[in-house]
Amino acid sequence: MNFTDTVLDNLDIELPSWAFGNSGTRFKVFGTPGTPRDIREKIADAAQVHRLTGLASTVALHIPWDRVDDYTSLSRYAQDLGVRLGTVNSNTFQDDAYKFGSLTHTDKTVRQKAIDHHLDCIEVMNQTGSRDLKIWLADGTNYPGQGDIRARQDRLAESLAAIYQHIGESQRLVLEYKFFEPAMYMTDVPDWGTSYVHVCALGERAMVCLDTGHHAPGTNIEFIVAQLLRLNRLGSFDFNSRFYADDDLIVGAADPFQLFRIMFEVIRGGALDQNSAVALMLDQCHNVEDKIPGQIRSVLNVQEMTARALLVDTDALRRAQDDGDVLAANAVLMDAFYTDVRPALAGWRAERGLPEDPIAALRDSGYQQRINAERVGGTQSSWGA
Ligand code: PSV
Ligand code: MN
Repeated sequence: MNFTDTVLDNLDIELPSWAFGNSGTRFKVFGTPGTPRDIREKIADAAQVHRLTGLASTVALHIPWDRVDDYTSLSRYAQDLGVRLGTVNSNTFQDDAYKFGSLTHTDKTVRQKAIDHHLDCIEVMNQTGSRDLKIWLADGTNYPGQGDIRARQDRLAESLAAIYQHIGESQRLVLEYKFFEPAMYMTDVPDWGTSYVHVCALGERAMVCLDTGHHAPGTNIEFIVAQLLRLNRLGSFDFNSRFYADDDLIVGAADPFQLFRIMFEVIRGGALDQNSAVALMLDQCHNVEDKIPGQIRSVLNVQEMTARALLVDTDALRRAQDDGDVLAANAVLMDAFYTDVRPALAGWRAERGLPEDPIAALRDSGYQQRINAERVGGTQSSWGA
């Protein structure tokens, strides 16, 4: 097995700044030694992941959690550590004003506040050189009758258009969907179809963001991937995995086979080709496991399932499909899925001057002990700060 294939070299997975802060559930957020106190420390940790894996050259920001006075200097800081600033995530879910919605709110002043927040995010992007503004909305209702479903869609369309007007020529707006939570009866962007309808109405630089954790159990996510790629509207992924709800666990941990099937469609649809504009991002939290190795494990999982998907004998697959040979076609996929690519990927890393075992290399580097000793005092970053 030889992965000199350039497709594997094109794999680059954006890390979310918030994965390095403390997180938890509504029951408890556990603090851990060495947790970053600010965005610079988060970027430093993300840079370790890239240094050891060669797989994660960009870091996504969340505004206002990662707000700084000088974004040009933040970009330079990131570059000095070997990474770049990526997607800017907006936040309209933590302000009292948004209790009944943000871009969909009945009150024009609240909608304008939410629009203005996105214009601030675009200004951050102008300074960091980021391409993507990612919008995930907590908007929705808890009870039938609470809101006018259709009027909310109309207001959403109008608000998104006001934001899109300010998206620059080399920038994009990506609209994420989620079928529930925090709203329980109805969310305003619940599915890929709704996101697709809105982004198509906006223009060519508006795309859909697919978060793997945002579907009902049993949803065929690879079908959505294939369809959105076919329609040229898949802007980005938020990778994570789930057992029950929006668990935000390590991608590929709950269901590696699902990740394999998704990566097969990603490759099939050209999203890992040289100049592909599809962004692969993690959207995860590490509640009980160590965060830096958790991120390393995540990008390695994506790489492993990508490598397995690249092993699919596509000629044999097509022949079996054309012949109506159901079991042979299925066997072609399963042969690839059951292949252990880990030794070959260790070789891939060695050829590139990377450690064969990135998690062991992190442990041996003493980085965690150093930040545990250095990062004393201040307030640890947490979900929401
Ligand atoms: C909330 O569900 C969420 O996880 C969305 O997936 C966003 O991408 C993320 O938070 C960051 O705002
Ligand atoms: Mn997400």
